[in-house]
Amino acid sequence: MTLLKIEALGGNEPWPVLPYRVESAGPAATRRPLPAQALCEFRFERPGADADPRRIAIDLQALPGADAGDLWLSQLPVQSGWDGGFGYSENGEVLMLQLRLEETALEDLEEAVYQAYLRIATVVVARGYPELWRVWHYLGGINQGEGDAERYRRFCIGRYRAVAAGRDFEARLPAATAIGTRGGGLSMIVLAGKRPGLQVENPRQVSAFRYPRPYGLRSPSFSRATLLPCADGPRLLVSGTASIVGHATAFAGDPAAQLRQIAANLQALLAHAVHTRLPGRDARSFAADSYIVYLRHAADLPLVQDELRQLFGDAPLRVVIGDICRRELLIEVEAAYRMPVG
Ligand code: 3EB
Repeated sequence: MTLLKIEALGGNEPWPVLPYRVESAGPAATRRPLPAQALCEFRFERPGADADPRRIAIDLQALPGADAGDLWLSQLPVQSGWDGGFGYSENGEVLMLQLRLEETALEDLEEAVYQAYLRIATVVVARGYPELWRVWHYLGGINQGEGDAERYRRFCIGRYRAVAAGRDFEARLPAATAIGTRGGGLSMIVLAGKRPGLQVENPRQVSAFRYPRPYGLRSPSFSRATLLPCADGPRLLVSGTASIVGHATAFAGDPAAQLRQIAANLQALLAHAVHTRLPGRDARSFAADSYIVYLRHAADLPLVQDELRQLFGDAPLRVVIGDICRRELLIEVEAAYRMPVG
């Protein structure tokens, strides 16, 4: 009964099982060639010399104690390669893309991001995976520049120009993460599929694509989460979630209070996902597959460490040191959840 309802909401074609699973990639020292069934390996470390298009390396410091990376293993045969500057990897159901723009290519940041998003749109369509489910952006010096000249705001202008051209674009925005790195340049990673994911917004937060003018000339073009109504149970891919209530930053200067607000925002999001997309289900049956916690200052870790465990239990959790797109935000959490078949 519930499955039928999910299928009706997800389109006419029933969804297959999610065609990959995510495992710990192990410590960097054990690096060896990726297995044939690897869709990608997603690590927080300096990029190595390996030209395997499935290796995604983001130059952010991951705190010791957790693995620095994930290995995405495909249940279907994987094809990968380089195509016009993109690393791609696909298995007939999903496509991972990565694109790296060095700082020299970002002189006109708005234009560079605009062009990058247009190229992404072309590649996902050409390869047969036209639906963006989730996008990660790692941008050097994300908070550099004042007011509307801040790099994050300029990034948002370029992204908006590219996506706003599409009809009904606000209903089709992917979940996203946008985090600052110490080095320069921009890394973009895209997870795309053949079927549209179901957008979920957060009733506690103004949709990012409706943030008012004070936060920048153009609003950030992303959704709070993407729900995938897979045959082996729904998956919820949750965007980077910060201590934002309405559109305002809550608890500026207090990372522990921001973390508690984030946990409350995530709970509200899960409840809303059930309410809008999974009628008859219970939000408590969502289980976390993983969390990534982005912390602006490594020195704040002692202030949040105990609460991380209390709030997120023993789900795989990784703390990564990175900048968040508003200067007053000290911490942000992205997550992936699953629910059993109804
Ligand atoms: C926020 O809620 C916090 O611009 O792609 C989180 C996730 C944030 C994604 C993005 C920004 C982005 O506004 C910042």
